[in-house]
Amino acid sequence: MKNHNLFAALRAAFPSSLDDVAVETDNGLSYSWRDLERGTAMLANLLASLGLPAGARVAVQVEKSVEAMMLYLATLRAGYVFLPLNTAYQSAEIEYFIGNAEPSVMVCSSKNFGWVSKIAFKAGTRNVFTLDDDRTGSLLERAAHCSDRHEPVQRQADDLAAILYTSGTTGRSKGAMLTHGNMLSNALVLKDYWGWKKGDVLIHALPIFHVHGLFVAIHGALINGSKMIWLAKFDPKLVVRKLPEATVFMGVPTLYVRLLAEAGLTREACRNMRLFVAGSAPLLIETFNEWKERTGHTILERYGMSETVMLTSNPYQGAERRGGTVGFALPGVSLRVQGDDGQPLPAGEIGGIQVKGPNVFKGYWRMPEKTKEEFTADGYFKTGDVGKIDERGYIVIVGRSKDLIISGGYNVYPAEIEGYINDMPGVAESALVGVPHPDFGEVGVAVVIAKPGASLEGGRIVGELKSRLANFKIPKQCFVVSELPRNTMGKVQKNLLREQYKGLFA
Ligand code: MCA
Ligand code: AMP
Repeated sequence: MKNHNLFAALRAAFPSSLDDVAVETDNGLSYSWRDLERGTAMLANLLASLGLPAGARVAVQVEKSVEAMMLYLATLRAGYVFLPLNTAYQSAEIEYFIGNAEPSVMVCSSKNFGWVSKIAFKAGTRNVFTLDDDRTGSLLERAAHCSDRHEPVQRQADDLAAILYTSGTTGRSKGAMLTHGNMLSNALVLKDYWGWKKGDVLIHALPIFHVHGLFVAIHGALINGSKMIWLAKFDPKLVVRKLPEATVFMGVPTLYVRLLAEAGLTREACRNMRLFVAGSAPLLIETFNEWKERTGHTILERYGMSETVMLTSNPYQGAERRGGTVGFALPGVSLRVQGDDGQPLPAGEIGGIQVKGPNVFKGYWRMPEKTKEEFTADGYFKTGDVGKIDERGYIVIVGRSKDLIISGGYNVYPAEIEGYINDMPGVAESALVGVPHPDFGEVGVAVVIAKPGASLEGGRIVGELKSRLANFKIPKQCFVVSELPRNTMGKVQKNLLREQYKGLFA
């Protein structure tokens, strides 16, 4: 019987010369393909030794390291479900994810072990390990005693491989369930579509707890047997220094904006580069044009979601890469734009983007009703993005029907932040809106109304949020006002607030 385990497919693409370098890190370490093979086998054997139930979740909140990537691969290899968590999440956020996903294993940084293990044990998680970015921690200590041989566990294409938490219109996060088949189909399509070839070297500078860094970048390199230059953190100067050794780079728009501020970013530095990919947030046409002028390279913009991995891409070859568009639906993906009446719209008209394909997720974890709501009767997933197909067939995203702010490539759900602000003493109501920002693309600004007789201060509200939420979710400014603009139905008109505050960071 064919094994559809994603790890098995990635492993099959390793070069035959296993002693070649697979990953080179920014602190001078070098990992061979054999190291990846052995390291993931030992970690998979450790997971297998824990007697976990079928479909067990392995939740991970650790700093970026090659070992953390190996833990992801080992979870696939052992047939369990990987649940990556942003390192910026604080206790209230982690408590929700652990309570909701009920992982059997939690892996955290040793500096967080005290509070994370408390939350995990309380939620019934039996196994809590530590993993630090200097190759220490109880996870590796335990794995060191395990065999370095392991046969990838038999999986069907429809079996769960990962759960990625993402929010929606309601403040609470939903776990998007991605299968081995979702991710393998997408990785194979991108390998072909982006022309991956022998000798490619990827600069990996993204975090590894979201789709972009964990799946698009890592799967892309591994399924092509390509070396990665591994940066623990995005550092524009270091990226520029490494460019001559690389052929492929992937980033959110903020990374491109910051790289453009480097004098060392020149055509000469990019002489060996083949492909620059951008996504996760809209790439400004100014950035697209400036990049072309400075480097001679045309950024390839693509579009995806946690629920779908990659959906569309500008062409690698054979046609123009058009700035301001996200290209065409990838092979195997059906994409349509629908009007409010549920009918498909002709080219040029703006409506809701809906998609179908082997990459589209299985549903939201333990939320069958929510899952049903997000799909049409004929099986299309409603992305919540608003767009059109232009006269040449390129897809253009013009906005979102979901109330979402994308800041530096991270999603911020206003409903969640408003919920925290509204619970503060003296607050009657609040609204969080996204406004343009030169570095992060968009940032949140909070507008708050006090209860009669209460006195509030924006700075204190921000301070209070900082102690409870991931840093990228914190509004960059908070205004206390006497009223919020409303329509005749009494609904807050966020468009007017966006207009009012749009020049704040100009
Ligand atoms: C950091 N800060 C931010 C953000 N990041 N504020 C708003 N938005 C952000 N994204 C703030 C912190 O709160 C802090 O503020 C200050 O900046 C410094 O924090 P630090 O962590 O040092 O920031 P940094 O290292 O400069 O990080 C910026 C970054 C990072 C490198 C752009 O945000 C990043 O790696 N973004 C990539 C996200 C990503 O991978 N997205 C892919 C999602 P203070 O000093 O006031 O505390 S996958 C996806 O969306 C889909 C599926 C797709 O299509 O790919
Ligand atoms: P996430 O929930 O983190 O998976 O974020 C997915 C959302 O990011 C999509 O629904 C889009 O709104 C947005 N997104 C991803 N890529 C692009 C892009 N190239 N241009 C505009 N928005 C994008």
